[in-house]
Amino acid sequence: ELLRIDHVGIAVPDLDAAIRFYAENFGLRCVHEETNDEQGVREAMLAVGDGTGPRLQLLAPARPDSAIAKFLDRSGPGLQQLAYTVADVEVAAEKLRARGLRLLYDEPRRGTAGSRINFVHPKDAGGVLVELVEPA
Ligand code: V0V
Repeated sequence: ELLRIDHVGIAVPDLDAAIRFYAENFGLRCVHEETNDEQGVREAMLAVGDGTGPRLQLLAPARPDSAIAKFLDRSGPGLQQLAYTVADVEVAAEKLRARGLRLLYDEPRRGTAGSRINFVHPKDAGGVLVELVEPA
């Protein structure tokens, strides 16, 4: 059901500073940037190497009551989520629900670049916030 790793998400306090940090130190290229109002994030997608593999997603808070703001307050900057590509997010979510895992949303929400997303609660996934991504 999980096709591949889609991206790894890192919470950062300042998106522009983080984009510069990854470009200067690791040579990663920013290939997409957007603000997701529903999620309360400013985010950037960075390509690694030839760009064919999983991306690095930088996530900065757009409002103080957002999931990323809360994560930064509690844990500081660092790895926040692991996202897998799926063909159909509703089918993937339903299979996990049937196995007793808590999905955060009843219905998929909008993710990066028009994708449809849902999440498994980290307490039901070994301490990892798992995201399911159905690309647009
Ligand atoms: C919280 N916990 C985590 C965690 N966030 N553990 C691992 N990774 C994380 N990212 C732990 C926390 O330390 C607590 O553990 C426990 O979970 C708290 O659970 P809670 O009270 O139910 O929840 P909150 O209020 O801490 O919120 C956590 C969740 C929230 C995961 C429910 O962050 C959320 O709704 N996330 C989904 C949306 C999101 O992350 N949006 C930003 C990315 P103890 O202390 O009890 O042991 S947007 C995005 O990815 C997009 C647009 C995209 O990819 O396209």
